[in-house]
Amino acid sequence: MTTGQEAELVTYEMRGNVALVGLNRPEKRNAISDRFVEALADAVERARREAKAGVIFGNGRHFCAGLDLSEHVKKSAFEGVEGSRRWHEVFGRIEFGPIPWFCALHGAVVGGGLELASSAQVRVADETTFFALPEGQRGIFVGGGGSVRTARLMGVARMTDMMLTGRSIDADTGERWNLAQYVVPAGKSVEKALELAARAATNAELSNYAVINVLPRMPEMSRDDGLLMESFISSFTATSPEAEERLIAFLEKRVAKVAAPGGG
Ligand code: 1HE
Repeated sequence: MTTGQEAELVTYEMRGNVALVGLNRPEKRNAISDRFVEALADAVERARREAKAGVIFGNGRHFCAGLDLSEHVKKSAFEGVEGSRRWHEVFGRIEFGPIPWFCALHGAVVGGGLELASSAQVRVADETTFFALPEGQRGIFVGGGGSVRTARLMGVARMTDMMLTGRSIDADTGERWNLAQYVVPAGKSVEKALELAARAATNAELSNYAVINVLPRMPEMSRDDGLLMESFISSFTATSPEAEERLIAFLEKRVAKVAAPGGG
């Protein structure tokens, strides 16, 4: 099944209550054109309506080669600003919404592809994954939120190095630098991301909403404001009917305990 008017660029299917969204322009390494952004926007909106979690992956040998450079050559400065702002809107719908997003990475996760991945809550890289920010070499700058989101993940010094020198980093380094939370064997990132998404989809919706929308905003608050906010969110979630039912289920030993790592 595919999304509306841009059927060929982004695939969409439901796996249980998880939306599986596939970047589907493999002949151009899933480079993000204007139409591609709109197809992604449609898929994200649909998932927000009907899914409890989402997975984004890339068809072909790479996750995403970033901005479609062929389209960008012809743009005026103002069109460039508008395009960048549209990326911000669409990626912002992934970053701050009702459902968590899991990006399954492989091959190139480059430029705007890394900016897209940075807007998801969880990134699963396979061993073939490599990250790069070749904007400096192309004479441009990040425009899909990377200077905010990606810099927050890996830190300004590392991002500066990558942008100035054109450095590529592998999956393990990416994990150490916070660009991925998981590294799995080659070809396994979609499976792992689906497994994690299915697990997150069983959480209370309000808890997921708070994790997605409150946690990333905390560093911008003062310590006191953050702690006060935490108390309100904590009480608001804990007094929801869903929480009550879940707390009682645990006390009555009807649900699983916390498992030690490795399931022991
Ligand atoms: C593209 C793009 C693209 C591939 N825009 N057409 N991004 C970059 O600077 C990355 C540029 N791409 C690459 O370095 C490589 O393509 C890859 C390492 C990602 C993959 O290499 P490979 O050998 O598998 O593929 P390829 O042969 O380089 O590319 C296949 C085709 O895709 C080829 O077109 P063809 O007509 O010759 O078959 C490429 O031209 C095309 N292609 N990447 C357009 N990006 C909001 S600001 C964000 C700023 C950025 O994202 S800057 C980073 C841009």
